[in-house]
Amino acid sequence: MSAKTSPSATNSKKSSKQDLFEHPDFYAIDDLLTEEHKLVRNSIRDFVKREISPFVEYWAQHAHFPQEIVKKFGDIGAFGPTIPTEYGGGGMDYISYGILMQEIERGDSGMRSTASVQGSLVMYPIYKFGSESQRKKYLPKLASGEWLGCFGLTEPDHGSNPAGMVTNFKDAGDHYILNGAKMWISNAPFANVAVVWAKNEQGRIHGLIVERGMPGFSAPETHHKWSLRASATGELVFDNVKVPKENLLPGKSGLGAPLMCLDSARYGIAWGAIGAAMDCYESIRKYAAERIQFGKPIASFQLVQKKLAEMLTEITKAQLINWRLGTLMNEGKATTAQISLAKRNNVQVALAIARDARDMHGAMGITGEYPIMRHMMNLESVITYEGTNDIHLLILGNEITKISAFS
Ligand code: TGC
Ligand code: FAD
Repeated sequence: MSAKTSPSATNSKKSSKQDLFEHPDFYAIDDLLTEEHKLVRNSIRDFVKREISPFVEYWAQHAHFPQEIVKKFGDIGAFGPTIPTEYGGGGMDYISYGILMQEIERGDSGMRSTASVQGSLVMYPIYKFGSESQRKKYLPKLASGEWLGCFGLTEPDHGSNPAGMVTNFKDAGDHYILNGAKMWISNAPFANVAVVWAKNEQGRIHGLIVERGMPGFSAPETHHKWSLRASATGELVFDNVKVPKENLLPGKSGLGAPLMCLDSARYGIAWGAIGAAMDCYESIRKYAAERIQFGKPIASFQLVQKKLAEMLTEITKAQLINWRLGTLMNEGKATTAQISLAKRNNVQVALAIARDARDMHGAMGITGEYPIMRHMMNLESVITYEGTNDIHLLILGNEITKISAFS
């Protein structure tokens, strides 16, 4: 069979059948997915279309966190997809996890934040570093969405450098006394449980499970954000909080413990950000075909075509990174630096696409008629949290040179 007639050669008919432009998949990554992956993708895509997209503009405009979404996420299996089923998790692989994050973030980055914090930053450390009784007590409730969790690492004076944290706990016999404050904590104002990173008297970092209602613990909301407005962000304040000794995560201490959680969450963000980029791309592709200026659709102008072509190129490259990284995650071979490359590249690309799509929608791009400005403002947080763009650059620099820029 010649290259021209081979089914593996270019096939434009197949591309159009695949609904290429609705869900850009230019390199047919779909063909690499299993039936289970496709099932996950289709059910979460329907869920987002039904439960998030029709309402999220209102939530964001009104800075409203829809608490009812937590139970709905639990019902659809969005929390802890890689956690074993015996603890209520999904028992799925990392590609399924990535697909979930991608599809939720097509709806909204703040909604993805809710899901990825719960799964990667709350359930994951309890599963990975928790005792069997901690796993049994917390994981099923978190998986089902009965409880919401948050992850407290960042402090007012220690963001990129969490090793400098001052939040601390002291041994007081049958319990610990926790003091300090965390800032910029997703889910905090509504969380039933917080995984908090604090130093013991020897200066060693440990994870503690702190529950809403413990005397001295409060979680005030952070207001007036221009970004992630449908996600609740807050502080965690600890004023001589009595934490039972059984709430210490026994399995791992040191900064490596929270950084391991971040590996998992950053991987999810790499997929999620491309979901937001895909939504921006789909919106501007349609708008450019319909918007007439100078008697022609703006899609006919070369500058517009260049931008569309570049968007599709960057989305495709990022999708390939995600797929390959997902297979490495499944094999337990992905490194922190590989995850940093994906998080940094994909969020940067998504933000650039959102900014271009905003411009190409003209004045309409600043309104809530289109999802663009919301995605763009959301991505301004995504490029900062879970390690800023430059922190990931320096993690890569360290990998290349074996010289840390941080010490
Ligand atoms: P460094 O000296 O490199 O490492 C300290 C110790 O940790 C070990 N380690 C790891 N262990 C396991 N997994 C990893 N990925 C690890 N990375 C490092 C390392 O071996 C070392 O162990 P030991 O035994 O020698 O002590 O640490 P450093 O202080 O130089 O810092 C490195 C740096 C700057 C890269 C790190 O601090 C960093 O990543 N900073 C960024 C902070 C960050 O990402 N914060 C995120 C907060 S959570 C959040 O934003 C949630 S938003 C969620 C949402 O809403 O979706
Ligand atoms: P800084 O560390 O002060 O950085 C400021 C600037 O300096 C950045 O541009 C940074 O790249 C640069 N910089 C810092 N150090 C270096 C260096 N060594 N070399 C070069 N440049 C450097 N944290 C949590 O623990 N849990 C959460 O759930 C959570 N959710 C968040 C939700 C939102 C909406 C936001 C915005 C943040 C959230 N964060 C959370 C905090 C987030 O992880 C931090 O904002 C982030 O790690 C950066 O810290 P910082 O804001 O203190 O910035």
